[in-house]
Amino acid sequence: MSMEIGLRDRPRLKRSTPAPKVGMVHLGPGAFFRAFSAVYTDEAMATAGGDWGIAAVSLRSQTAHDQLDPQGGVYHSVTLSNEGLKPKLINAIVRTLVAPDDPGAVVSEMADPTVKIVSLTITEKGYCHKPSDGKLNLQHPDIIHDLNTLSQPVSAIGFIVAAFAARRAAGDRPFTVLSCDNLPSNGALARGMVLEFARNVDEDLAAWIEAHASFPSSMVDRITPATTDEDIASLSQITGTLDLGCVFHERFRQWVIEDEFAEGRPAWDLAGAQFVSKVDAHELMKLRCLNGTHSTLAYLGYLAGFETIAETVADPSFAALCERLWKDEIIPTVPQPDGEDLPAYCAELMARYKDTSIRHRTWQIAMDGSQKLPQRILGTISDNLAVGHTSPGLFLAVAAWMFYVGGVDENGQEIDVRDPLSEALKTASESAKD
Ligand code: CS2
Repeated sequence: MSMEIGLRDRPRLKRSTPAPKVGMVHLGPGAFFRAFSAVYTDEAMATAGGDWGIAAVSLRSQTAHDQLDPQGGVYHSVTLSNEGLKPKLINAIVRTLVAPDDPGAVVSEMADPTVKIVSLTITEKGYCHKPSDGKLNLQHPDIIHDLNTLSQPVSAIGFIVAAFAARRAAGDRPFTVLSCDNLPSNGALARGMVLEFARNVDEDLAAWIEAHASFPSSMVDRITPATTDEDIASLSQITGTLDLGCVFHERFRQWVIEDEFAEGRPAWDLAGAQFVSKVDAHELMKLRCLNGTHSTLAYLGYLAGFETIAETVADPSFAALCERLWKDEIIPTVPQPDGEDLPAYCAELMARYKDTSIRHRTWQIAMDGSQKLPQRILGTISDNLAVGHTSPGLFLAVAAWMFYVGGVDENGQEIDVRDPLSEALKTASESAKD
């Protein structure tokens, strides 16, 4: 990482208060988790106490561990706005583990009965499901590996099943699995993958999980661009220390959760989370209104030469496209969730997109489109088709995605396409040109 001269000499941020006791394990401690559920958990503990410290597990990369471990797990969550940066120190993460270094230690951590919740931000592809039918992809290399070697898992699903097996063997109760990924019915999806995997390991274990474990769904929302070196440098100017684990995000946040926590939960409601019996309507609203237009703006905006969402919607034709998508194609397919007003929700979205203090790159949002488009865009198109309506704006979004994954922009410049299916998509795009 290239750093401003002198910044590296600043003292590294360090934990100065005792760490809470661990009550949760989190898989996938990237920027979104640190800007979102870790912050809610920190606030819940500050208000209501409780042993809800978090053991954060990276399933692949060393990065989060390298950023947080030398700091004792603490970092700043920084609210961006045109009034400047507002940093808040977050104490909720107690330790960080890197799964490939010692998968057995991660299973033991999750199997410890003091852990009541295992939460997930593993992104769409982390569920190892087939987006086409929602079933577990038994051909996925990680799933094949974990079914053969469950004592040393690599996938989130493998870790969860291995930890459940250990708990059952020890006569302990299962933890609650809380998905915080941008997928419809994310709890039901996690449950489906865990049960299908477990059935391939041991039918009795699967029956035990089915009978005792809970998998609440949740809708999560906070725009969190990837942290840059400039962000780290500006925070350092304010705090005088070097925080390599810091995250930057908008002020807005919304967390809607199904209240099914067999073993208890932090008082997230006191930090503003909404508890409901069914979260589906909120998820549909968020995925279609926010993520659907976000992806549309990401592909079209990138191809038009815009670096960020704010730059894209500053162009009146893109702002108009977005408004038209909401009004004509998206809102008509979304049932209004209790307590929400869809036109007002979308008006607030536009204000969030236009916020120039948030530099959310179109390229970042364009990643993993093959995993994102079904729930963000294709479902809306098919609901419209079912009632005889067309979706020209969303067709344009899909066309932009198809062009983007071809890997070359209109000026002949290569596009750095990041997608688990990038090779297959490129080949498909090339053969379509023949
Ligand atoms: C974005 C989301 O990167 C993306 O695909 O659409 O991460 C978006 O910023 C969040 O869902 C907002 O809550």
